Amino acid sequence: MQIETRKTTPYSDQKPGTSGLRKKVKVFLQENYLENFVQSVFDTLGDVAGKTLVVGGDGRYLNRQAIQTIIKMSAANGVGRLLIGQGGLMSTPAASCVIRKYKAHGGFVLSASHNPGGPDQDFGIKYNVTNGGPAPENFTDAVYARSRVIDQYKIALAEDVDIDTIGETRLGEMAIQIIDPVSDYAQLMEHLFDFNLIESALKSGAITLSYDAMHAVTGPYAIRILEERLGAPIGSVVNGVPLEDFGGGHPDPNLTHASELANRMFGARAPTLGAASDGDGDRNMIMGSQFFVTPSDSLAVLAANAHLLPGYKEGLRGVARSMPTSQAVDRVAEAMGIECYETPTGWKFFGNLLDARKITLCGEESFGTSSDHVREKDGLWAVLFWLNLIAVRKQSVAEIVREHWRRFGRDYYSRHDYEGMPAEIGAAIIEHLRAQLPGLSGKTFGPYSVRVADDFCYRDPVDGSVSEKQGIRVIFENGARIVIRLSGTGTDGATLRIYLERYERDPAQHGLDPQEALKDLIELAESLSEVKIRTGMSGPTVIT
Ligand code: VG1
Ligand code: CO
Repeated sequence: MQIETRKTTPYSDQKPGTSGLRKKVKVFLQENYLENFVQSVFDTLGDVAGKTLVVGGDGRYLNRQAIQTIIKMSAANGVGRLLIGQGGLMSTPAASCVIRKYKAHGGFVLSASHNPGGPDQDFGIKYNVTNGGPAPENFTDAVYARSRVIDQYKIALAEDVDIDTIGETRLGEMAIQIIDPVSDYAQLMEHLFDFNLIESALKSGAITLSYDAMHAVTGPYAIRILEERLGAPIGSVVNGVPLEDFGGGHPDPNLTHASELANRMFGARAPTLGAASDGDGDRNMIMGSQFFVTPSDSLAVLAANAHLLPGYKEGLRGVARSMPTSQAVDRVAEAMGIECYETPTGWKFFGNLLDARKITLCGEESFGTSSDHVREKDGLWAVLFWLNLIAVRKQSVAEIVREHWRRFGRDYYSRHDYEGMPAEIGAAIIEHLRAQLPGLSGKTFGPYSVRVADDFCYRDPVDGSVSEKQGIRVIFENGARIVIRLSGTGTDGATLRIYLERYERDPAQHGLDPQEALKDLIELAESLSEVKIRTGMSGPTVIT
């Protein structure tokens, strides 16, 4: 095998965001753009001689091409073995599972997650470390620093490798193993949940299901697990064939982008459970018949009920949520006498807590929940959790959630996204908010008195690392909150996210529309941020 060392010039914009490097496909197609980033990862990793790496992606446009580049660069950089999902496919949680199971050194996950795909859309790449989780900030910072000075990369001169046939081949010294992307993951799920119980509920029709894979990576996983293994009728999985452009859709499981599922669940003869996942399979939306479960509530319900499921019958060690996620899970943790940690947005911050066995479950308001079984959020896991829970409790989704509210109270919650504003305006809004922080403490707005106003700073309780400026928080005396931050995953200008939350103990008040219940806070957030005046936008582009 001939190895070539090629000269390159650095790009200045390869800073990984909330979850890896995400850019327009056009950006990735610039000369050596992908190569520079991949080599920067190898240079940061140091010696990978003889080590195993996992490679897989969500199947979007550029996935297969990027994998060929990674194969040739891995061989040139001395990697011992690659485990690659057949067809280049592997969901993000499955990649995490495979890294852990085969004790790989790490892996490349090719995905821009919930962002659209295709020649004019987005692509992404991230590196996951030995625990199966996203690389922590000190690693991604080092990769970024390297990418700014990189002047050469190494690549094997070789033909493209067949990634569609299961089995083992070699490229020079490196072994290449094409694996079934589903089976290891499916086995893990079988350990965590009561598959027999779910199977009999699905086969008898006691539970009906509609799962929308949104033409993204979870199609093959859902068909294999839900239909073939658990016996859900054929057709329970819709949009189950992964497409490079996700069928032109936006593979983001929320009421706006998964409207096909939402309409079915709010329609006549809706199934017991409705669910959808995103491009790379780490997100989940959960719905019941005529009912939408807010992700923050889903996390709280899972925490309160985990002990009913085989994989969690010992109970939970602790839980964690990202800072903007509602405090619903905090109330469960308090009642159970376990710790609840609050981390910055992004799954990488849960890794240390999971590895140190401080937590068992964690989640984010952005349709992400998971547990210590992997080090990524896990969409299909959440769906199986809910299926198992419904089968055990023999209640509808709505009944389970309403009962939860009666016990713990309801945290009305909503996120308003203002997408695609010019980056300077986004930055100016945050600066303007920061400037107001010192004056906000103690101020009163109608029924809301400010208890704390700050820019969230996280000190990791395991390794002591500090992450500053993780979002503006305005916390009121009654526990209500407004959180405002800029997205770190978008590829078009800036996206401002406004998170709103208010607690309601009184069960007689649990039936309100969240937008109505949060009206005062929505207005206050808009006036503090001046988002409408500064952008000229008349309202949010997406409400979840
Ligand atoms: C968003 C979500 C965050 C999530 C991240 C990656 O980040 O808010 O909670 O971890 O996406 O999810 P941001 O910086 O745009 O708010 V995924 O499924 O895109 O890997
Ligand atoms: Co995702």
